[in-house]
Amino acid sequence: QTATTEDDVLTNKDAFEESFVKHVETTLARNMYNCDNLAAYQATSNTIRDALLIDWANTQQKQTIQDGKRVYYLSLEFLMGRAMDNALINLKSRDNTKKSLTELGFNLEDVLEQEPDAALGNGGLGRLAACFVDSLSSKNYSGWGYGLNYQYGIFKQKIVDGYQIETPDYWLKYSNPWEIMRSEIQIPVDFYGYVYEDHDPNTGKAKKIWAGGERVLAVAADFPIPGFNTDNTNNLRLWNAKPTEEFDFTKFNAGDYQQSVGAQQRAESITSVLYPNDNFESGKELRLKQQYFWVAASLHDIVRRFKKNHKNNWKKFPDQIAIQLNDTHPTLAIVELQRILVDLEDLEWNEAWNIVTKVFAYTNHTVMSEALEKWPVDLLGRLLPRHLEIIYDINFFFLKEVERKFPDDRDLLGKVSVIEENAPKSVKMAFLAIVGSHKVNGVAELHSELIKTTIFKDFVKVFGEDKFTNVTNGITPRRWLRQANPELAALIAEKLNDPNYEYLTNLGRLKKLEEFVNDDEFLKRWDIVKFNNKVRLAALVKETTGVVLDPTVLFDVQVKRIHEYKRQQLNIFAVIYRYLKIKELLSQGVSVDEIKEKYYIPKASIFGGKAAPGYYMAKTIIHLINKVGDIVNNDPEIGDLLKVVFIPDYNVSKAEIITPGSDLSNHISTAGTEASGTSNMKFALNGGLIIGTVDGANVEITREIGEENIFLFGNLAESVEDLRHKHIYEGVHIPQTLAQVFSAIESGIFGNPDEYKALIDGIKYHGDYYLVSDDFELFLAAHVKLEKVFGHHGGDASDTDHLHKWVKSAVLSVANMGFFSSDRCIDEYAEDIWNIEPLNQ
Ligand code: 26Y
Repeated sequence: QTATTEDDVLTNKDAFEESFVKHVETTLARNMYNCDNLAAYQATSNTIRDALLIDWANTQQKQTIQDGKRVYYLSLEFLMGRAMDNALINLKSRDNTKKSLTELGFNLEDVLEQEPDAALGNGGLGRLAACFVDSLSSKNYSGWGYGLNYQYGIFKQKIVDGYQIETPDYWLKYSNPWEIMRSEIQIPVDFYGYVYEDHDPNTGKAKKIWAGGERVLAVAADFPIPGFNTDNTNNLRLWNAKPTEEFDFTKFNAGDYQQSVGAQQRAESITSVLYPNDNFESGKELRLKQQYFWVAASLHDIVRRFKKNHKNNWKKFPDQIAIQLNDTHPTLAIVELQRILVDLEDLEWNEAWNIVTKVFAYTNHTVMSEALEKWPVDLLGRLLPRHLEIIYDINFFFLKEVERKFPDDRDLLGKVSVIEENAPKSVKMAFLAIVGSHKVNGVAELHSELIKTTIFKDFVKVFGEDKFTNVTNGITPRRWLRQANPELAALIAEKLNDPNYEYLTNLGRLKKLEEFVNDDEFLKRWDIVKFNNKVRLAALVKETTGVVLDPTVLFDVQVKRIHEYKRQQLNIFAVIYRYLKIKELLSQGVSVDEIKEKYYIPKASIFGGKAAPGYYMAKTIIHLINKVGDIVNNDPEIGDLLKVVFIPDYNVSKAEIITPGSDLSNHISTAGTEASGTSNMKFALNGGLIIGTVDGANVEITREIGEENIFLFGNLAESVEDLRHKHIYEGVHIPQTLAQVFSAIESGIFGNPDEYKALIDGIKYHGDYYLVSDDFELFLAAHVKLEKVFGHHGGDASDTDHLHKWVKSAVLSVANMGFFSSDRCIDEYAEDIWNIEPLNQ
């Protein structure tokens, strides 16, 4: 058999091997005798890529011919993780590749490990964008992502002496086979300069001209996004900043060659690094430059493509194009499109604005004030003088309209103004995004209600309820079930009688699993899968921390960005409390077996997550977790009763191992602070149970899976304001249990207590903003309850009690998680916000 089409490499061993060898010898200029795992990864990915590019070209051609509406998803973050396994799964080529590689003397799993994560995001928001592009392709939509091709993704985290150390993530050390450089697509982007008025020579009308002072080129890099079970392959276009060829001759002639070259080189700094802040705004000029660079390049690309087919028929623009703003980071796109239409294409202001507001929609991901972007007008006016004028005009016309509608409400104007008058005078990007969009959505029901009643309530009054909507987040089951948990995915496929895994694009079919909840054989198999995944997780823990975990104990996991509102501190305080109690029991002569039987089941607390480099409190929490681990894990009396580990450098590929290996995961944010959460969905889909607060998507997860299958605790969002108020006026009440924990920390058993002073004082004396004191004992009580359900024989398939309670709950959870597929989520956006339909295949 010989290879006839590029597609053969996906399904035919000979074709694969032929292409593999060709890539080793030509692309890599090596030979088969010195081909290591890295070279094997490169040759394999190039082989798969060749096939992918065919689908991609066909898709783009088909989409162009059909000339339907397309959505553009603008996100400053795409937390993609690795591409190869996902491509193999979506292209149905995993078996063939595995077999072929084995014949060539390689092991697929080892080869996959060679790929660096594309870690171009911080956390939830970036990973959501990655799940969305997967769903857009898998559900046959025409949808592109636009972002930045950072040379350095989120930093790599090392733990040294219990402290977080950040090191750069230079992920492009070897060429990236998944990226197609489009050197011919170069878009000039201007900054600085000044604005002057001129007259149109034809009409005599006054016209604003922006003479930019600094020019940078945006060069496209394309990443094909394969869909599952479809040829539809969308595009993710990430921009690189490059210097223009123009040279500053005045400087050159003045003899300052070095400086002239230096300025050119600085152009590249725009896309050099991802800002490592999650839910925290820092107001840096370079960040604003990144934002404008990216939206300007993307919009000019979109407009250019539109004009190719539709010339200047601007009325058609909103029928052809929808643009979704992933948080406020791309809000300048609204201003840029207005500028293009008015200044460059000569449309009347109102006609242009009408088009703009039909095209854009805005997703909000947070209610916390420290994460809401505000740009000082001086900074904005210096970097983008014309844009600042347009923002003022947008605000002026908007306020005029508000005044007309609500002539008696003088206060309202001040409340909804896009400009904050306080020093420093600044532009409120969320307000601008609302004014320039036709829809605004939150990411879970509770969150979408909260934005309507708190931060955006005045806009509900102005625009009416209908502009504000909810689209509950979702996750892609291709990566987060099939790829991360192949054993569970296979067991489910078998029970659903679905050898082609069609349930992965019809996740509601999981419901059928309910039929098997009373089948002991099935429950045992399910439990063995979980056990195997715990073994895999224990191996990762051993490799990264040196700590050996017993896979039969309860694996109690909290992995996510470290943030006070996510309350890793609540979790570690409870772990400390548990340690103190165990020590007390041991000192009273209670035996280890008796402790396990009557008091505390054996468990391992597993943490992971990055702190923003400048976030002192988050770094303190990381340090405390590590120090507690040092003490507990090395306490000879404790044994397997308790282990505490911090897995360094939590990222997407580690999440793929950690998620399936958890029995219990923590989603314990202060009520009303976590917009949605998406890892809660990942854990529940992988047969882990949740301990959580009534916050974000936990609410809807509970509704779907049943409250008997989740461990909820804590004060509700509606009480938070009163409690905070009470803390300030009556002082914080620290319960006895928590006081013991604080005393232990202050005694110095976890190292110098000064290091934890800010953390503890924040609770005791500075108002306990995140309500740790209020929820601590409720958290402990939830643990007592859930540990009874788990029993002390997790993973021992002969423990029928564990099977009939815990494992049954896990199955019922998975059976009812279909709603949380990002496919459902994308369908809702398509129908309610973008007004697009899937393509005919
Ligand atoms: C202003 C800027 C520095 C900034 C950068 C990153 C602001 C916010 C962020 C990231 C926010 C984020 O990741 N939010 C999370 O979005 C998820 C997807 O909707 C939610 O599930 C999660 O609750 C929310 O915290």
